[in-house]
Amino acid sequence: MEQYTNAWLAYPKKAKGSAAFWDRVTVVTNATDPVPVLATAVSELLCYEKESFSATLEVFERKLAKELPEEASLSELIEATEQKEGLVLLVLDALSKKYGEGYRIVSNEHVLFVVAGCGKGALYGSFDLIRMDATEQKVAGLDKTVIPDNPLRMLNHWDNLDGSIERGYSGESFFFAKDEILLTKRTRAYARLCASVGINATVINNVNVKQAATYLITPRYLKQLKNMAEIFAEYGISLFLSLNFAAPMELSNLPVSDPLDADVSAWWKEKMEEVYREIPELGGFLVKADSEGRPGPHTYGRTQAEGANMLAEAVKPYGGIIIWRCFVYNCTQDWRDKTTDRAKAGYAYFKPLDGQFAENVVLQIKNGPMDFQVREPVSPLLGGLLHTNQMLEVQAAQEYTGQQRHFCYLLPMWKEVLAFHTYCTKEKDTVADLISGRTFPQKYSGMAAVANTGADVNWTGHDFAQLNWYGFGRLSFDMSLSPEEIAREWIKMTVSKKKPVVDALTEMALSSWRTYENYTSPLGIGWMVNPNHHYGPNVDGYEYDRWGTYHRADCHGIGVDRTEAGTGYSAQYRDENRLRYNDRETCPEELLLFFHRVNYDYVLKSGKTLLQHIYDTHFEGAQMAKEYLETILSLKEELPPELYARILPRFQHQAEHAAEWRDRINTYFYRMSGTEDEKGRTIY
Ligand code: GCW
Repeated sequence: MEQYTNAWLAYPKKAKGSAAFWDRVTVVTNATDPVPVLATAVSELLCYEKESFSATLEVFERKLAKELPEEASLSELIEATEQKEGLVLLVLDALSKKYGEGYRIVSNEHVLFVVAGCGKGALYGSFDLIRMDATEQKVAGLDKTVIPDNPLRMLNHWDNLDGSIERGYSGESFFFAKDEILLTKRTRAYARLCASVGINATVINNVNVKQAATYLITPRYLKQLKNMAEIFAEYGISLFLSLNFAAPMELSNLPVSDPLDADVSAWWKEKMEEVYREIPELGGFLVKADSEGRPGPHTYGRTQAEGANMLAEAVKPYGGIIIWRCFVYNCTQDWRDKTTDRAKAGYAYFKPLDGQFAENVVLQIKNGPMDFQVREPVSPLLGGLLHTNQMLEVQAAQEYTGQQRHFCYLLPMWKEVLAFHTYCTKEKDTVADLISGRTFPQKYSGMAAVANTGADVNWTGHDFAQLNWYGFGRLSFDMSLSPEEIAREWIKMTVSKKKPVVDALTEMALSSWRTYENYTSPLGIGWMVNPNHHYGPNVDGYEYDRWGTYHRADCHGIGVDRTEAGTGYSAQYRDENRLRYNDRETCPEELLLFFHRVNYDYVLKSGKTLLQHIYDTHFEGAQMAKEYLETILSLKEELPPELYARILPRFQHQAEHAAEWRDRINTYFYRMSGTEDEKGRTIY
């Protein structure tokens, strides 16, 4: 618990003789009161200077000597601040409209300005500067402005108060243990790591709010939460909590939690007054309602909007928001019933409510219609809703993508999701446009990731899984970044700056998602995992269960007909996508089995039959996993020894486990179809 690395913020000493980065920093404002977060920006610069160069940065404070135009040139900045040397953090209220939480970095050989409209902007600019220097980019002669694409850049932790983490693969929680809140050095270390990549909000407890977690909004926990909120606030991070919709019944003796019941809404108003009196900086609440056994408005015949709006009204006086999840579906299906399609549920519940949500409600939508499988189409709610605040939910925790024992860099997947054209408007119709408020203005919007952290020394179980945390922050801040740029940055900051190492690991990272897909479930069909813990191959693991996750393989073929001739799911998309998905010739091949039922001898664009494709990809995927292990072994001398010792067993396991996946899947289809592999490889 107390042992942890600083991950990408561990600054190795720079070689003796390196020119000190800067020897002075001048903070220039026109504010009379201290600017929130600005002191953190300064302390981060000091820390970098000290750890990298063993030097102490001198800090000066000044008021602006002269008015400045918004688009000041470097010489105007120099003149107005009377600074021609060193580092200058210039934070002016008047610029807050222009920069929001963003910043401008402008420099010559002698002076470098971080210009911002608030302390958060100065902090993000400072971290950018540190990142540039740490990754050996030139910082002189720059003029760049970076404004975050998404207003909300949020982590969702599924941590329970007993210290366990639902779908956690990195040890216990560092927020909770034995029903108590933990405030340790690690709390701050976590906040720093988040802030360094632009994350500005975090939900610390699991969306499945039960037992002690229901009491987080009672005096038993408020003081400690307040302390935590203050630490987070220093780093520009808003604390959020997950709520139990049935709290009025569990925490008091109200007989119902019906959102339209006057006593219930009065209870929530009073409760929120109590909570916000103690923690005014609380950002708001995340709610999983009517999902997988959690209580919600449906119990009382009320809509999701009625449920969300009732809570929204209670937090409104304090500027709070309600983030309402769209993961609502029937989890007690009969596998024989082919008309009910779980993929249709989210859209079916929420699309009719578009426009009915209060302005401080944001709907949080999982990237796909099912549940974080290695490959899914983009949820049709994205592009379906045009009058509702919305954010995208992705899962950094690798529940279905190798549980942080396999290396699977998810940025290429997320980037594809963001680039998806929904055709909801003529232009600005991608998921990235929608969730950033470019398609239509939204009061709140952005991205959330289910976090992959825990109390392990390296935070994420697999050191390389840090990339998904780091990358989520970077991408949600700047959606134009490529997965490659992000991987290179993280590798240079965390592992090695040597080009051959960076190249080899970047290549591995970029291929890792496809590799994982290749040796697991084919062409978008998903699942095929062991029930409950979701690890390891089990083709029929969920086939006859109640969760609505069927592949429907038989001796002729596999796949689910979700076209308009089948379950009708494809009709939830706008025409361009609907038509593309309906026709198996135009359906993107990687989603073929999600949308179509196909015989094993169906010929794919590659000229291979479906069956041969399954065999080949599984042999290729397992082979790649073996090659990853060889690469890691070959880099032994180049990698930090502790990191090497931690990752080696994981790559060994991945290579073995990928072979098991290959064999289990191939054998299943070989037995089912009775057709030999054209290449005569061993299939059991
Ligand atoms: O995929 C499922 C997970 C559950 C999770 C749920 C959700 C927190 O298996 O563990 O519950 O998704 O997203 O709510």
